[in-house]
Amino acid sequence: MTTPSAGETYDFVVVANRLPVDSVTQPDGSTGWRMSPGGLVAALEPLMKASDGAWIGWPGAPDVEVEPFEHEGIRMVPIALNEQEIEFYYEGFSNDTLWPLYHDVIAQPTYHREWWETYVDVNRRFADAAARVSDHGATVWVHDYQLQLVPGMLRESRPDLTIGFFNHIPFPAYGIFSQLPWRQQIISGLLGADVIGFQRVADAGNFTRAVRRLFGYETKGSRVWVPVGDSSDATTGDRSHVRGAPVRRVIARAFPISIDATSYVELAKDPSVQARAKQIREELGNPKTIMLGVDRLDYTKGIGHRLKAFGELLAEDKVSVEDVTLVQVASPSRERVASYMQLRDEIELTVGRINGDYGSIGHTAISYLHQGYPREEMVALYLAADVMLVTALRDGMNLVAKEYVATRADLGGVLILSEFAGASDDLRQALLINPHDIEGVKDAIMQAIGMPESEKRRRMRALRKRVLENDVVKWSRVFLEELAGATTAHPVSHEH
Ligand code: GDG
Repeated sequence: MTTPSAGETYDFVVVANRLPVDSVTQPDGSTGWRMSPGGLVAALEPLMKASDGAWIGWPGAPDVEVEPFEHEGIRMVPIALNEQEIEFYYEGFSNDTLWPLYHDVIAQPTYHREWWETYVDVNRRFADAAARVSDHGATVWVHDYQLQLVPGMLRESRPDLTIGFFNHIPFPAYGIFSQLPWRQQIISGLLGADVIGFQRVADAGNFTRAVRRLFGYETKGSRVWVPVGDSSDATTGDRSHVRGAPVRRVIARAFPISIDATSYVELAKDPSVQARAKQIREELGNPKTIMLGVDRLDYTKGIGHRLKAFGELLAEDKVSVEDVTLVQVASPSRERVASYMQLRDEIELTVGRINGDYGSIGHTAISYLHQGYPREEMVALYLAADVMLVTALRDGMNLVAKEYVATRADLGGVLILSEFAGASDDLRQALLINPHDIEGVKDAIMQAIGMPESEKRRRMRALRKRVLENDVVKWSRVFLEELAGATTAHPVSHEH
């Protein structure tokens, strides 16, 4: 670990809520950092290493005040958050206001002015850090709903920068978005970027509609013309910008994210992972069909809907616990947010009821695991699963669906996929379901269980082609190419 010298600047800067490292305490009591692997790191790592790159983010624990450092070839610029900031900015405004609002108010969003004020302060801290470490003319890529004000703040302090933003979660229809008391500030924060990326075409459309409704700016397809130096801004909401005045062009369009497909393909080939998959089957009592759900324990994922469908199939004797078992990994998430505590109680009550009503001494209906697992174990589970259940009520993309498909080089397994997950735009050969239609989910489960091998193979082959041809490296390349193009076309003109 080396320390970059103070005042160093970089020509490619990623800004995300979290740094891609976790703090770890060694057996001797000393502390260090461990890479927390995820799709975003996999996509950006080569770029960060090739260019002179830095990553700005929160280290994940309160009051961690550390100087910028280098870890596995990436320069990390930590942003400290105190307990109250974590509560108001992260758990509050990000995860109890924006998250439910952007997921179509599946849970009731909470609006607190103190949370908003802290969100502004923390976004300012991230923006200031980005302004400080960015070289003249650098490219800055800001990620996700926690940091929507950063592009606007940066545009103001550093107009020389090229700024990209990617929203990992859905962007809601205007009728829902307009609930937000700070809707104008959010839109003008985002419009500070040159390119605003969304998961789905529909999300980008919702965004440009919000721009028109709130500011009256001209939009055409993915292009938005933002008046420069005009008074119609977030604070006044004044729509009276003058035609012919200087404008800046912003691109808002879909860039569906994907996974680091090769690493999943490789893991699935690993003999120890394959042996573990066999062992899982045996430990479950060699049922004819293993169904699998893998989700953060989140109310957007539709876990309750899938349990209901399975419970009814058991009640109606359409399936039996001897033949069919469901493994549900529900990894712990946002455990201090009240709606998540309530969800956990509901899910665990339902699992207990179904297991109590239909299980036998030798066979459990649902193996419920409220734990996080290493990636090898996740891949072994994917390999062991005959049916993968993705029943999200709303989901930006859903990477689990893509991971499952990538691992199934054997062309076995059936993916049941909610049409409300962004992944369904691409993965059309899955069994697509509306998770609210419980009869429809039950039918899809029965169809998956009885599906002829030839049909499974045909569907899986087509699904794998999509995922392997469109991995996360391609995603970041396409985004950054659009961003580079947007700046060359750049910025201010009098015509559009
Ligand atoms: C957000 C958006 C969008 C889960 N449990 C364990 C574990 N996981 C991994 C999965 C997958 C990731 O976490 C979850 O990604 P998803 O895409 O399914 O969902 P979110 O966490 O809600 O992600 C989503 C995504 O951002 C990217 O833009 O697709 O729509 O909501 O990779 O495998 N991994 C390990 N142990 C676990 O227990 N190792």
